[in-house]
Amino acid sequence: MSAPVIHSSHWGAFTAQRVENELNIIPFSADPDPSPLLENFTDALTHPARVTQPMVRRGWLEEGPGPDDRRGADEYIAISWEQALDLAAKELQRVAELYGPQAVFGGSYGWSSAGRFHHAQSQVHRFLNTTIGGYVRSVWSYSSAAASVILPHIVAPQDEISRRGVSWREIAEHSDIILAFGGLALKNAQVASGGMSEHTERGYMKQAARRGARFISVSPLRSDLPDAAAGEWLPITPGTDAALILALLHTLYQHGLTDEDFLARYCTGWPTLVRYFQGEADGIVRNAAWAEAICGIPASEIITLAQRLHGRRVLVTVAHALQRAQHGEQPVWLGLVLASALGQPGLPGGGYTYALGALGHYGKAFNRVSFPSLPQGKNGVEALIPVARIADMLLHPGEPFQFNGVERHYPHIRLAWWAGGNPFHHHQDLARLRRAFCRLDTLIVHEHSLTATARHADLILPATMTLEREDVGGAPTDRHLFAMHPVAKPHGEARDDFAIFRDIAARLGKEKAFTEGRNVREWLQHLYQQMQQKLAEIDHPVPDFDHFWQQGVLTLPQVDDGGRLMRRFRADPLANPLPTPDGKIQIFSAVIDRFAYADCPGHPVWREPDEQPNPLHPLWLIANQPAPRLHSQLDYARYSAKHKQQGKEVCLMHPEDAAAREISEGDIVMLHNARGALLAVVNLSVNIKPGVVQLPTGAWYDPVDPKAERPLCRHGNPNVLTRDIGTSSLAQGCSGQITVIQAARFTGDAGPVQAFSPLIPAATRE
Ligand SMILES: Nc1nc2c(c(=O)[nH]1)N[C@H]1C(S)=C(S)[C@@H](COP(=O)(O)OP(=O)(O)OC[C@H]3O[C@@H](n4cnc5c(=O)[nH]c(N)nc54)[C@H](O)[C@@H]3O)O[C@H]1N2
Ligand SMILES: Nc1nc2c(c(=O)[nH]1)N[C@H]1C(S)=C(S)[C@@H](COP(=O)(O)OP(=O)(O)OC[C@H]3O[C@@H](n4cnc5c(=O)[nH]c(N)nc54)[C@H](O)[C@@H]3O)O[C@H]1N2
Ligand SMILES: [Mo]
Repeated sequence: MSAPVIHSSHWGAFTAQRVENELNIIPFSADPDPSPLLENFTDALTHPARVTQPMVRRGWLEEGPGPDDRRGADEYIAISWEQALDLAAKELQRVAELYGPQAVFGGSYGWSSAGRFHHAQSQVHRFLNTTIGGYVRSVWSYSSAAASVILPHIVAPQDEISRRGVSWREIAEHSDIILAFGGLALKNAQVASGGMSEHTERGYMKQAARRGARFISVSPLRSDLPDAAAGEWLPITPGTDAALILALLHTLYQHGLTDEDFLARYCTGWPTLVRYFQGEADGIVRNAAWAEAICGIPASEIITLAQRLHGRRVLVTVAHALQRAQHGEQPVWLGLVLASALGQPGLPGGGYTYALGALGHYGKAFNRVSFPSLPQGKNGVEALIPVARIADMLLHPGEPFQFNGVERHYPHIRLAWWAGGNPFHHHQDLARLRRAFCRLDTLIVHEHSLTATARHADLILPATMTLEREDVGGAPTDRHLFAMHPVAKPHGEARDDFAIFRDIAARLGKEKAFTEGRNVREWLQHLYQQMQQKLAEIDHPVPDFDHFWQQGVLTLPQVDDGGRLMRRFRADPLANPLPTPDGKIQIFSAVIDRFAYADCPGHPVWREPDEQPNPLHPLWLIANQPAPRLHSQLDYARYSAKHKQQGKEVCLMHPEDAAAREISEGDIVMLHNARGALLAVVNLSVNIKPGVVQLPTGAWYDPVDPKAERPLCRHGNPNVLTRDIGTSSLAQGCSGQITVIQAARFTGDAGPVQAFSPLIPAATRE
């Protein structure tokens, strides 16, 4: 038994103690509502799905770098670290010399693990900047690309609206109605990138509900609103919130319930939108009856809801999920317009906040000084892609694409380097993604576990888990800073991402540039001292590093200025304008209008997604965030495994939809569409809207035939089904949240799930 040490993760801080191959985990004592996800650490360390040694793909080793259709279906050969590092360095040098850093993709999207220094994506960026002068990057996130692009045009940067928007404390004290499009699932709020030592959402919801605040969740799933909120469920057809909000606006307007003073003083373009929802140009009146036919909510309920909103302190929030779909920009925009039409922005507990509860960061206080991140150096490459356009880039080098008003061209990538992300988790249309990765000369992946992405790599480099190294854990919205002490030795031959990059940099003659002469402990001290210095400047002395390291936790001073931007704007819009072209909320945006995008015009609109339920694929699939894990992380571990049935992911279906297909509770079902198919175990529930099936993301991709045009994943990864298109020409965001499918009972034999099996090398290279 090892001595207990303190540690931190994206889903909470804890004390860990090693008992043989398992960990005892005790949640951080100050956490009022610790996350059950912590259980995933108990049996992860030595699981057979860990990567134990460097490996090279046979085809790549024998035939050299180049496009290769065998990726995802090839054998591996075990090699020594010396060989692996030599191969990686030689290949990076080859590509940089022949094609330059603009042929290297270093976007490396992914959540990685908590810990400021070892944050894998930062390590990749720093490594490529300091060794070859840069890389092609990706911008924005799978989480929130559509909102991140549109919010600065229409109101303010996303962080200002989500992280520094209306706070939970304010909601508990002031809101009358919290109208949540996409709900406020507590399963989501338990996670925050960098760490989250105090889970307070449940407490705030209870407090608000006790005071009489009403939570209304508009969502296809009842479970998106937790019991703590004691609220109401308004079931809606996926992808149709924009139509519902237009009808709410129309109803408010018809009944004279809009706050015309607010709209005139603080907003631009309301008359344009009025003309649109009244159908002046096209004769389509966007009223409650019109919306009923689209979103499945009876017109009478839409009208009642509009009337209830009037005259109350209303907070409107729109979940990330809604904008992870074609035309995802629209509900984000319309949520803001609805709050404005009610005259609420800038009032305590009222107005608009984007994605409240989607992450533990939102609606919280801020550290006055945060722990610095690893400096990434200077990227000399101009080329970039919107993050979710990775397959488009690899399949269409040189071709033009639109993005936020600019025409750009996809670069021709030869080498992609990934650490801390799992594209075969996060990307859509996995068969297409495989074809795209097959175009590369080389794919290098650092992983601690044998994800599908690792199994497509040419070089797999085994990385440590945070539990096996030292780091500092913290997030700008978490007042606790943690000394993350190692609890175990690295598994097998795993090395820290930093050490891997250091040794490759050394082979390229760039070790000093990459490390600045510091080892890990010296980097932690160096970064800590920068924070200490800044804290001293605001008269908040903290102990020196050694003392912090020993005591394990440090409490940082915070400011609670949530909602400040809107409060000041409301108080005096001329003195405190918003960062928009005319300083007002943009109900019409002249800038977006000038881009002349048919799929995202100058005012918000309802656009029907071009993939709709049809006779072949009559059901909507919701592929949302998984409750028992973070994305695909530790999918093999105990807490995640407990939530599978017959070793497969579980999908939820309405009993009517099941009966129509002779499907019963606990059956294995095949969900399929034109792109692929998957197997999952079905559970039946009346808490899902009929016509909708829900299957969370994160089951590791396990194709029966990896090279199939339409692969069958026997484990239940919904991204074999989702469509790989941008949200619109404006944001080009991920649109993987919803797609259309058919479901059928499966009685065949697809063999056992192999996703977590160890990768047995075919040979060892001498
Ligand atoms: N269909 C559909 N798809 C979606 C979504 C959806 O709603 N629907 N949601 C999207 C969203 S919001 C997101 S954010 C993405 C998430 O996509 P990702 O962030 O790519 O998912 P993770 O599973 O967190 O991947 C992190 C990987 O890093 C590895 N890792 C952890 N720590 C380390 C480390 O220290 N070093 C190295 N080298 N590796 C490490 C983990 O083992 C894991 O494989 O998925 C997106 N995909
Ligand atoms: N446990 C856990 N928590 C997480 C994560 C995780 O992987 N696991 N991931 C984190 C990350 S990176 C992110 S970005 C956030 C994501 O935050 P979100 O994207 O908001 O989370 P989701 O669970 O994908 O979606 C929330 C709910 O929206 C509903 N929904 C889907 N489509 C529609 C629609 O068209 N209209 C309406 N009204 N509702 C719809 C679904 O029922 C779904 O449950 O979650 C974070 N929290
Ligand atoms: Mo995300």
